[in-house]
Parts: sequence; C-alpha cells; structure tokens
Amino acid sequence: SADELKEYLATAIELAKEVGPAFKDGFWRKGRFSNTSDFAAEDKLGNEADCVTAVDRYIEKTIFARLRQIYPDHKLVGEESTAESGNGYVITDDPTWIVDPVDGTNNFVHHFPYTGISIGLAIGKEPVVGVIYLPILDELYTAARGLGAFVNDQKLPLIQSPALTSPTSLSQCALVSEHGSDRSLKTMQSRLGSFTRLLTDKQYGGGCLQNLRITGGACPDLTLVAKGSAELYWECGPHVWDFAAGVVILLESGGAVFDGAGWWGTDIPEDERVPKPLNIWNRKIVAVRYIPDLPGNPGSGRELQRQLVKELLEIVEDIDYTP
Ligand code: LIP
Repeated sequence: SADELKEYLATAIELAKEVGPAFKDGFWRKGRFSNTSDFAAEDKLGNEADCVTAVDRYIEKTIFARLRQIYPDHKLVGEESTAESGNGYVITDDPTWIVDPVDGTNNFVHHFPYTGISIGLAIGKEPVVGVIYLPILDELYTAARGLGAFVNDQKLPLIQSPALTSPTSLSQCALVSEHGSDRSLKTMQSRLGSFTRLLTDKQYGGGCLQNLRITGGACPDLTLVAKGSAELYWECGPHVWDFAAGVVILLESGGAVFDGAGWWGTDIPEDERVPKPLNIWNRKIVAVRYIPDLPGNPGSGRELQRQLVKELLEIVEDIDYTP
C-alpha cells in the first residue's frame, strides 16, 4: 500500500542520512577513517579498476544491521556482502533491500564527487523504493512507486519547458555511459567501438550524438537523466545494486527504461509489460529522460522516448553478461 511504501521510503532516507557523515569523512580521508590503511583501495578479484574500501564495508554493515532490526523478514542484497561471500545472491518475491554502500568507488578513491549511497527496495522482484544520496554534491534523490521523485524535496524532473527541450534524434542528445571496470580487450574494443559510432558524424555513418559524459557511476548517471541533465543513459555490465534505486527515481520522474526485453514507464499498463516484472537483474539498461508531450499531441513525449532509445540501440553493440 502507499502507506507502507511511504514508511519504507522514510526508513531508506533515514539510513542514507545516518551513514552520510562516515561517507564524507572517508571521502576526504579524515575523522573515523583517518588511518590510511582503513580506506586504502583494495581491488576485487585482482582487478585494480574494480575497488573496495573500508568505508564501503562499514556503510553496508551499518545499513544491513539496521534493516535486520527493523524488518527481520526482509531479504538483503548488497554489493560488498555478495562480493565477500562469493555465493552470489538469491532473488525471491520477498521484500528485498538492494544496497550499494558506495556507488562509484573508483571516484570515491580519487575524491571525484560523483559517488554516493544507493538504497533500493524491490517487492515481487520489482523496484518500488529508491534513495540515492550523493553526499559530496549534497543531493538526496528519493522516490517510491506512484509517489513521485524528488531531489532535496524539489520534484523531478527539473526541466519543464515543452517543445523547446524535446530532442527528436540522437544528434540532439547527451548520453551518460561508463567505460566500466571490465578491462578485457574484447570488452573495451566493443564499448569504445560503440562510443565511436555514437559520436561520429552522420556523413560517416555514425549517430552524431551531441555529447557523451562519463561520471563513473550508474547512480549519478541515473540521477542526471532523472533530473533532465542528460537525455540517455546506456550501460551493459552494472549489477542490480548499481541501478535498483536509480530506476525508481528515473521512472517516477517521468523517464522510461528499456531493460533488454521490455519497455517501462509509469503509465504503461501492467498487462502490456512484457516480461513482468521489469528486469533489474540482467545487467543491461537504457534509460531516457522525461520528454513532455508536444502541444496538442498527447503521447508524443513517450513516442519520442521510444524513438531515441531505438536509434541508440541500432548503433551500440550489446555485451552479454548472462552467467
Ligand atoms: C560501478 C558502477 C558503474 C560501472 C562500474 C562499477 P561501483 O559501481 O556504478 O556503472 O561502470 O564498473 O560497477 O563498483 O563503483 O559500486
């Protein structure tokens, strides 16, 4: 019910705020994490581009301990506990909290401000609550299914002017994407090949994308699209904790998501959703920002969203991460 969602959202906001000071201290390497060895970046699975710090572990443990206390029956999925156990995670229909304690850890380690805490809740495998706190940028994004999305209590999206801001092709779009931490030659060639084709002028067969921005994290990327600062976000490879919360924020801001099989927006009738529910577990995502309807043309905003995503998907190369 809406009341339950409100309560879950309030819990997620409280928890994000509670761990904010530890995040900030760790980011600037002072206070609790003043001992350098406490926050030195360690690599996961021998990949220096994929790192973890004591701050990631501390925040995940703190959030999980509180969630276990408040909702003993709920399931928990977290980036660091999954990495440490090496057992993966089980997906059930039960209410499942999905947490990335530090999204954009690589940024965190380099004091680059696009990094934050992500707390999502899925029920029936579908994301229904999302909170992303970017403490260094001082931005708190909050959303729950049917209740809208907000940044620091301002309703999203921030842009509202109609036709002027509606892009009609990739050549009028900004895309946020990531080079990612999978640095195998094959993957890098594929990703950079997609970036090259997207950016190349149309006379050479490219999409002539207006610009490409890499922030270093799926969470900041999704918040930028929800806010209206970029038209699109595309990535193959992030995990469920990287976008469980961000997807709720994006959808509630009027944005849409293509999950590799189905098309999602808050006004798409449930029976038209194939497959059900929105697949946030498959490590693939395309998100497009809210586009207002053109005057006198209801539904044209949704149509433009689909058109842009279609154009993007015709150019980029899919990378398959199915295990
Ligand atoms: C990161 C994601 C990003 C992806 C990186 C990494 P982390 O999450 O936000 O989208 O490209 O490889 O997975 O590891 O910093 O929480």
